[in-house]
Amino acid sequence: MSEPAAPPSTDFTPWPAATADRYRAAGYWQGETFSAWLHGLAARFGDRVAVVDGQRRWTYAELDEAASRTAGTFEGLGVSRGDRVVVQLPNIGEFLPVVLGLFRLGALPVFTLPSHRRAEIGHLAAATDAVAYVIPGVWERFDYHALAAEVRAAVPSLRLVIDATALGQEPSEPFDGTDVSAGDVAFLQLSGGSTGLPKLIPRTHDDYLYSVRASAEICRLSSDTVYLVALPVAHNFTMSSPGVLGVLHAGGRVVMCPAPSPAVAFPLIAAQRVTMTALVPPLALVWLDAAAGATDDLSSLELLQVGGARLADEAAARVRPVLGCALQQVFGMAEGLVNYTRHDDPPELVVGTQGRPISPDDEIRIVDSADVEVPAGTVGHLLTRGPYTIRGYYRAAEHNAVAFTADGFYRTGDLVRQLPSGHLVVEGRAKDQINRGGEKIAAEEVENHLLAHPAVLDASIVAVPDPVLGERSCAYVILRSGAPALTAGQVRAFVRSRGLAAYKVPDRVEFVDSFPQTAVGKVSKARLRHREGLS
Ligand code: OOB
Repeated sequence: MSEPAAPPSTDFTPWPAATADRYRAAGYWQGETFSAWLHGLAARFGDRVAVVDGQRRWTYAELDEAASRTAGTFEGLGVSRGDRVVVQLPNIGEFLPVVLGLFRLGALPVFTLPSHRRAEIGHLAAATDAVAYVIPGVWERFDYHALAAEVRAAVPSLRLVIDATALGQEPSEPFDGTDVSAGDVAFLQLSGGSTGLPKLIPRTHDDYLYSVRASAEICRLSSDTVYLVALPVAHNFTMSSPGVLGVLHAGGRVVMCPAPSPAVAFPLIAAQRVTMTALVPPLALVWLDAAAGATDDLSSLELLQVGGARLADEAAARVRPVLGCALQQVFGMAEGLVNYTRHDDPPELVVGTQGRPISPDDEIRIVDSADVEVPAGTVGHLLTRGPYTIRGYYRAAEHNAVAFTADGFYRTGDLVRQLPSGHLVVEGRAKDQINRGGEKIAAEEVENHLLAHPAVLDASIVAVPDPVLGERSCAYVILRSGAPALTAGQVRAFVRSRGLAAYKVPDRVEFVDSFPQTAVGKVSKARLRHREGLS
C-alpha cells in the first residue's frame, strides 16, 4: 500500500513557479541566505563598528562571530533547523546576534513586541509550536521571566526560556549551517491584523533580502550612515525599511535607542552623530515640539523617515524647518509592499503623499468593493502583489481565502488613490482595525476579550480621532439585562487582566443599549464612529 499523500502545507504559500523564475531572472532574488549575507558583510566591513548599545560595540566581524556562537548555543540546547523561536527583545545590542544566529541555524524567529503579554505571546507560541522563547530578563521594570513562566505552563511545546542578556557567557561551539536555502522561510513577522487572533507572516531569505537591498539603495545609505533604532527593533519598518538590516547592508552603524523620547534620543543623536532615524507620526510630533527648545546638537541628522500611520501634511511640512533634515514618508506593511517618497521628489510629493513602491514589479490594483478597478486617481481598495509580498499567512488557509484574491493579490485593507507619478495617498482604511499611532489593534481581538466578561452581552470597538495619536480606541459595550452595573475602569481592568498588551486596552468605554445596524443587520461601525457627542 502506498503512503497517503501529505496534506499541502499551510505554513508557507509559495509564489507560482513561473513568477519565482521571473523574480530570479530580474535579479530580485539572488539565492543568498542571511547567513551568507552576514559573512559577506564581515569580509567587506570587518573592523568597522556595526552596532552600538550604550558603551558596548560589535564590529561586523564580531557580529558574524557572535551569530555563529548563538547558533551554536541554540543547537547545543536542541533547537534545530525549522524550529520556531519566539523572540521578545527591546532595542538592545543582543537582538542582532540572537536573530542572525537563528537565521544561521535555520530556526525561525517569531517576532513580537516588548509590550506583548500573556495573551499575545501565549497565542504566538502555541500557533507556531515554538520550542524556545528569548526574553530580555527585566526591562522597563517588567519581569519577562515571570511572563515566560506563565506562557511555558500553558504551551507544552515550549521547552526553553532563554535570557538574551545571559547568552554568550558560556562557551559554545560555533555553528555555521550550510543547509539553509534562500527560498526557505527565514522568520515569522506579526501582522497588524483585523481578525480575532494575530496572524503570522512568513518571509523568505530571498524576498526579504531583496527588500533590504533595494531599500538601502532608495534611501541612499552608505558606510557613513548612522541609524538610530528608536522604534521597536523587531517591527518591519525598523528592521528593513531600510532599517537595521539595510544599514548593515551598506556597512553603516546601528545605534540602539532604549526609548524614543527626546530626552533619551536627542543626546544619543548628538553623541553618536546619528544621520537618520525612523518614527511613527505621534513621535514625530513630539520630536518637532521638543526640538525647538533642545540644547542637544541635532545637526548630524540628515533624514527623518515617518511611517506606520498617516502623517498630517501640516506636520510633514514642519520637519525640514524645525529639525533641519529631509523627510521621507514610508507606507509599508509587514506582509510586504513598502512605499517611499524619494530624495529627488518635489516637496509637494514628499509632504503630501506616502510614497511609491520599491520595485518596478510591485503590482498595484486599486478597486471598488466588487474588485473592479476604479478610474485612475480615485480612491479605492489597495491590492498588491510582487517580489517581496507574501502569498499567504502562516497556517491560515481559511483566512488566506479572503485576505488574498484568487490570483494572489494581497488585500491590504487600505483605501488609497494613486497620482500619475505612481505615488500613493492613503485616504483611509476598510479593515476593522484601529491604528493607534502606528500600533495596530484588531477590533475583533479585543471584542472577543470583552465578550468573555460575564456581564457583557455585546461589544464593538471603533477608532475615534485623537490629536496626538491620530486614533484612539473606543469600546461600546451592551451589558446583560439584570447584570450588575460596570464602570469603564472595571472594563479596562478586565481587558488588562486577560493578559493583553497595554496599547490594546480600550482608551475609552461607553455603555449603550444597542448598536446601529447596517441594512443587512450587521453592526455599523461607520455609524458608531459618528455617534453624537464624540469628538
Ligand atoms: C507598517 O507595517 P504594519 O504591518 O505594522 O502595518 C501596516 C499598515 C498598512 O496597511 C496601513 O494601514 C498602515 O499600517 N500604514 C500607514 C502608513 N504606513 C503604514 N497608513 C498611512 N500612512 C502610512 N505612511 O506600519 C510599516 C511597515 C514597513 C514600513 C513602514 C510601516
